[in-house]
Amino acid sequence: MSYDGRVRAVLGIGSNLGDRLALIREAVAQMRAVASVLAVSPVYESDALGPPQGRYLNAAMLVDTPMAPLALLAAMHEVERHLGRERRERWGARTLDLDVLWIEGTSVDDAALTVPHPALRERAFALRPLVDVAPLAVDPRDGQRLADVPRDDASLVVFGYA
Ligand code: A4P
Ligand code: MG
Repeated sequence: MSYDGRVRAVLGIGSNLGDRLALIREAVAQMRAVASVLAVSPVYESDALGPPQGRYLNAAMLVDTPMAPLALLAAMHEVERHLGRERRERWGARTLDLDVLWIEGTSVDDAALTVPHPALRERAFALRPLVDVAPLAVDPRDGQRLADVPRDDASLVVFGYA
């Protein structure tokens, strides 16, 4: 958490069902009601990781909020619910998935929340948009700059803008 008690965080957005770009835009709009959205990345398309399913769109937004991390997660779940996400199989297709990818200066190890997101470093579809909106972000656990983590940008194509 930053010195002023506010939380700066990068949230990942994913969608592979329905009108994916409209859902991502709507998720950003709804998050603006609960946090200051400082930046939004381009929207990238990539093959699904996990069980066979449609291609995903992913983006990230940098937010600034007075909410504690678990309150922020609860607000994100509320947006997912509004936008019709059905929780079925793990890693399965979803209209909208919101993840906390990174929080400035803080790691979280809670039963309900792990930050940085455990798979962040292995997933170009999360890492690339994070670096777009927070190019100087470092991993709070080891100080590594996330822009320097190798990633497979060739797996991504720019699909549009939120
Ligand atoms: N949770 C713990 N840490 C976090 C965090 N940092 N951010 C808990 C958000 N949630 C976190 O999540 C299950 C529980 O994780 C939550 O209740 C929360 O308390 P979920 O969103 O209900 O389940 P999920 O998303 O199906 O599972 P999981 O393991 O989070 O899946 P992922 O890692 O999100 O992967 N391929 C492409 N190309 N693009 C994608 O975006 N996404 C997935 C889903 C698979 N393949 C993909 C993509
Ligand atoms: Mg998730």
